[in-house]
Amino acid sequence: MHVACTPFGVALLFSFGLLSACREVAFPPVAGFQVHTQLQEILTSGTQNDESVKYAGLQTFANLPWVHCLSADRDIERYDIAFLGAPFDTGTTARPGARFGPAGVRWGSRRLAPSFAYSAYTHKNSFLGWSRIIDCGDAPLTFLDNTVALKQLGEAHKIVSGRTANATDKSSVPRIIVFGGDHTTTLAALRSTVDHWGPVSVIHFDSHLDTWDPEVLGGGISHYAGVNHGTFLHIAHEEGLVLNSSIHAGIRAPATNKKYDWRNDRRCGFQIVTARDIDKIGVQGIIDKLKDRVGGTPVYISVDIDVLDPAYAPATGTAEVGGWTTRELLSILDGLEGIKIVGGDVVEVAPIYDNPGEVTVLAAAEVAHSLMTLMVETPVTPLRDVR
Ligand SMILES: [Mn+2]
Repeated sequence: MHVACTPFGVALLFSFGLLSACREVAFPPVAGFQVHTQLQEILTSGTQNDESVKYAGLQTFANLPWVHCLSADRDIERYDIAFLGAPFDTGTTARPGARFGPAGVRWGSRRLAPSFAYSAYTHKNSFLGWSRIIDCGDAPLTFLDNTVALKQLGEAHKIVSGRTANATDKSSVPRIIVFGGDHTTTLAALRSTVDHWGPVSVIHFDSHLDTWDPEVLGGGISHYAGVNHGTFLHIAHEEGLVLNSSIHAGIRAPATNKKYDWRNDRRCGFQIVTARDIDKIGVQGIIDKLKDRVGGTPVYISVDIDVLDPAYAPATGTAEVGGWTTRELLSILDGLEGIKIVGGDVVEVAPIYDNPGEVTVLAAAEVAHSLMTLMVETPVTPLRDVR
């Protein structure tokens, strides 16, 4: 209490004609009643996070509930869409750091919450639709052996997608959105989607081809070295995981030679939309190209955050200037509504290179939100029923 409001102070102020200066001020300056009810709500609701204070508490994607998807227990909470982290970056050819990507994307998503997510464009809230959406945390991956790490990730995919979904009238198989991790992690995801949906068309947002022949990228030193973040789509093609109706979007990085890389890319089943195509055909033109290419096939959407210009996403391993803006990318992704997306990822986020405004992780979180919305909009029936 301020000295002026003590009995002695009041007498002193009164004698100087200054009594009006004495107010009843609560300290700390928050009404006790509000604090009490808010605390009570958090304590009694049993939730980990208070959604009105979205930056507090343990961070899941968009403040979603965490479920121990990798538990040995068969009888856990059911879900339809699961976020899964793949903290792995020992398949990179340039700057490492994407092993911290999953934590970065979750941190970038902290402003999102199911209770505050009605789109300004569609007025829909994809968190509150038919699907139960949860965060599984990260797959435990070794940083010492890439072969073992990819096997561990494959096993995690098998467990997470092998459970019976919640809304079985829509689809019996849950779908997964991965936070990379470097782009090698997509190989494990494609090995998993083939089990449930067969080979997929890949819509690959990236500044690089990533279909490089392991003999070209990796130098043919060893089979082990040939499996990396620039060759995984070549390997996925060899393993029969990818349909010949796949397409890249946002390509602008150079190839290692005049013809071979481009020819090899076509052989792997891909067409190319370059970054500068947007100047000629616009956002809608790009959406039309991507949709025409994949048609009614099952689709995996992989978003390497380096598809964005480094002005919008500096925090990545292999940045290439001259890319798309965050708004352009989000408009293109949202424009893909209606395609049969069976899996997706946002990869190559290396938070250590982000700027103080956290532009990269904010963009990556919104990309994941868009992928999730596409999944909610279009349920996809698996080849086989796992029930
Ligand atoms: Mn890539």
